[in-house]
Amino acid sequence: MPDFDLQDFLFDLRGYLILEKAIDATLLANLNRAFDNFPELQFGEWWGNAQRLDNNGHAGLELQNIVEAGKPFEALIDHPSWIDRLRRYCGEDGTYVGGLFIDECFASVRRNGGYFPLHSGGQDGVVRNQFRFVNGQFRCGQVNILLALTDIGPGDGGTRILPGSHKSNIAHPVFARNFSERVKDEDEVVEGSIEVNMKAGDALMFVDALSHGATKRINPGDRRVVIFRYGPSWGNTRYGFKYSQELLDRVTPEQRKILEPITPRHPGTQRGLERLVTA
Ligand SMILES: O=C(O)CCC(=O)C(=O)O
Repeated sequence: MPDFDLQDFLFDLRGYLILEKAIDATLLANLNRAFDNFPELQFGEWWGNAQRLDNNGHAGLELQNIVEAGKPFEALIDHPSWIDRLRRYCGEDGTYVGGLFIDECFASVRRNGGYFPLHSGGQDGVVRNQFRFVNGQFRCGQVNILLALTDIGPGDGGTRILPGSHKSNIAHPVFARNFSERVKDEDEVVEGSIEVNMKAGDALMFVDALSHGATKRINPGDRRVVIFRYGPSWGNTRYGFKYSQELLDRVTPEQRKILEPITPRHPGTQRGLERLVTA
């Protein structure tokens, strides 16, 4: 059995961790500057290799494939505050398919009135986002980093989670109503859930099987977060984004292995031989 620390214990028990001061002030300022410079975009509109694809109609602006939007976002791919833990939690560490990939990555700006209904939970048994611990090792399907770029306190529309629900066998009664009805309910009360408050620069790490959503923002101004969802090397991106060759060529070899864990192998070419592991 490997050594585990307190954070491992809490992640197993509750399904989430708060990483305080996960990024430094310079990166935080650079990310916020990048947000300041986002243009006005319509739903579905591309901006370079990022695309506005808001979820569910109440979430606010969601700019997908944000890793293509410049250096500050590239720094998040394998940020030291989370990457080693992610490899252990959802990177099939120590096996023939060891390694991570990014399932989806997006910038989110939520304003007054925006919210996100609670969804997910262990009771769904979804393989892609599952929580698993097998023979002394974490083997989760998807673990997320939700990085706060603004302080998120009461009224700011904090992420809502149901601690321990990654292991639920029974659906919370709130899920008895279907999502299309619930999505209209901006003040849904979920017994047992908590709102996560964070300082700008903190990150929430959680297994996607944990029930999660966000309370309604009632304060003025922006709630800014970046969400990177990670999974094992053999997965595929949620919305089918393909990275630009410029990005793949620009990032470090370690970052490229996360963006493109499996080298595309075209007939007659030799690419990828260097990465072949014989076992
Ligand atoms: O915006 C949030 O705080 C939560 C987002 C969420 O629930 C999701 O993207 O699945």
